[in-house]
Amino acid sequence: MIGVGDMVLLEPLNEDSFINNLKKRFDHNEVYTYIGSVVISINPYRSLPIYTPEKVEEYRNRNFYELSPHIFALSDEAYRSLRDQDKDQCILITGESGAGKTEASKLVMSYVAAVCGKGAEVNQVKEQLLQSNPVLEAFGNAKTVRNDNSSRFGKYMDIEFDFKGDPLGGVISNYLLEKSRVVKQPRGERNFHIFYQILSGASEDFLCKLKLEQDFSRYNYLGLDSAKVNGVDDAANFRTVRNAMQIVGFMDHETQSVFEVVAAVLKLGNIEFKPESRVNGLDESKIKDKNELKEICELTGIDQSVLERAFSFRTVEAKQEKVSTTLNVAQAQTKVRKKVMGVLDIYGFEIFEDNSFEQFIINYCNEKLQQIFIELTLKEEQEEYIREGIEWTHIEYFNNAIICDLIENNQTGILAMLDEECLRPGTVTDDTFLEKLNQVCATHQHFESRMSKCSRFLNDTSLPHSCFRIQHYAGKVMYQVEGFVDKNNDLLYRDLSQAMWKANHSLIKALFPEGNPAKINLKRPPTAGSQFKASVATLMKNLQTKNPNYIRCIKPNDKKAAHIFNDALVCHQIRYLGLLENVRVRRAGYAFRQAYEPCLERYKMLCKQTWPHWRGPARAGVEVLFNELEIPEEEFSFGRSKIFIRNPRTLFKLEDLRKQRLEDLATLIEKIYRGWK
Ligand code: AOV
Ligand code: MG
Repeated sequence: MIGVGDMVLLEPLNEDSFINNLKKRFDHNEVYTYIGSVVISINPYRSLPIYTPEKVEEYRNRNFYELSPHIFALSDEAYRSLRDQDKDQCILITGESGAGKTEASKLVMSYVAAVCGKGAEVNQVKEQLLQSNPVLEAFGNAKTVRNDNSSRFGKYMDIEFDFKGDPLGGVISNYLLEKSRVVKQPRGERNFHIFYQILSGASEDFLCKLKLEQDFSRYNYLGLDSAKVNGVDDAANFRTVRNAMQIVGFMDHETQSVFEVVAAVLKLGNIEFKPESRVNGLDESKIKDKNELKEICELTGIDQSVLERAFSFRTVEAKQEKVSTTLNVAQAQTKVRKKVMGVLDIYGFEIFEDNSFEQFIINYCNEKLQQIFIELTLKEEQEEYIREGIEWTHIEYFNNAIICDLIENNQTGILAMLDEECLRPGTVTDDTFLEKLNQVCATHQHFESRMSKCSRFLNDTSLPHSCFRIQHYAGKVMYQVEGFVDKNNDLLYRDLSQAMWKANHSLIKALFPEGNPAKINLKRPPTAGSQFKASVATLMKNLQTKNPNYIRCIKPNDKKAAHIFNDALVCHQIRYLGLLENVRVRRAGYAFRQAYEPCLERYKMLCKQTWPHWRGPARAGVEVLFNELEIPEEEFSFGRSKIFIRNPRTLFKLEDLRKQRLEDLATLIEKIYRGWK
């Protein structure tokens, strides 16, 4: 073992020793390290030979601490407790942009796919689950300055299993796609991968059908200075995506429709307008070059005059709905409860030069995930010891609930005020929104603005008047208010949605149900912010009903480079992730706990006095049992309703004894049965 595999065993424990241990292991290609059952993962930025089928076999059905730390060990543990103990699981993957969350989520999925179920039908389900990744990434990931394959949407996937642990299918929920990227990308960044893939990878014939040209420079939407990404083969990826779409279950004509929409979006970016004065003195915008418009209409079956009219009044970007896709809810839809493993892979915390509404939402989402980690790992753990009357020294940690409150409080939160501003009659601008923030949040410890009544920041020239700053758990971020109101409103003008709905193109029609004149809804749709807040709240509730497994991803350097371990950068991350506190809580604590009844039920066969029946209180039974098995006293503690076991090895010993006993019993029964015959 290089260094210490589980930080719980690190001596002495302090920030330096923690980082040195990570570094030593990283230098020897050991990118995974435990804190108890939590996996720390450091992005190696190069492919390591540690994900082979042989490795899968090595980790399969082995106890968590038997082998060197690995993401496969966590995956195996989660899958087995789902299958054998019927406990729904969730895999929570956190870390900043580029830390390796998406790769980790795919590794978990591929491990689970490799070890669960067999047979043609099951294999098809597995393929569909795995192939959903390239499809979603093509449409939802893009190159940013932080990550060449950055997720621009949040993704939660419930993988469903039957009672045997065979996969049935998956349900994917997506959270707020950064759709503004379609029309504009920051310097050095790209649009969504699919646009480049299609131009590089589609055959000439196909491009011709889509009325596209191969040359990126023909399209305004394709950020020119960074159109090629090192080490990325857009053409090959296009073939992967098409193949994946087929496996996931798109029919050929559906794939065709999707690419027609992609082509139309790309061409929409080329439409330019010129102002034209009308006789009555009103200004109207006219389309400069009608040819592009004509081709868009041919691709999408929209009547040219209808579209032109819709455009002449206002220009808006295309709208994409939040989707929830059922990949394959298998035939086996019985009444039996499904077992579920949820995998959460969101966009990581990010700080850019210019941060807007999108970064605000992304960083809020990360605050919520940190909050759930605190609730379940630091807070809940400590509270349980107190409830159970177990001796305990409290460990201090920073609770970011206060930042979540700054953002989401129903009355005084930033999102609530943004909504209020968006719904208020009269002139609403980003500046009136900022004024409001300045009034309400001025004294909040984590809020900063030049205009706030609080004089603290009046002389802070690094903070422009059009910005506010939030001290997030992971660092300070300055947000430009420009665009907040519009992006939160997220309105698509009715004439446009109606034009889309009238398209002779079933996909486009389906994308704009609100354009159906028979279903005109005069009620204002919920704002983007409030929708996001509500869906994140539902997600958090859902996660709390499952057994959490944590992967905490760390980015070793800012250069996207292999072999570089930047101490300061890593230090910053382990601080805000609260990893040292995590070790301290874990060390002072017990690795395993179980209520007395199920514990006695499971192990009573190991002791003559408790087998087959124990006629006293369950707690006394467990005492007798542990006594007879000679488990050292310092290894366990009796709580009010549960037994606490300090070291996982003690638990493994119990499990091994139980397995042995069951095998002995089986042999015995077989002998008796033979004798009978
Ligand atoms: P992220 O999901 O955490 O960022 P990714 O999972 O996309 O980060 O990782 C970024 C890049 O790092 C990948 O494209 C790989 O090149 C490399 N990488 C990550 N993990 C591994 C690994 N285990 N082995 C080899 N290379 C790896 V973001 O979506 O931007 O927050 O929002
Ligand atoms: Mg990602």
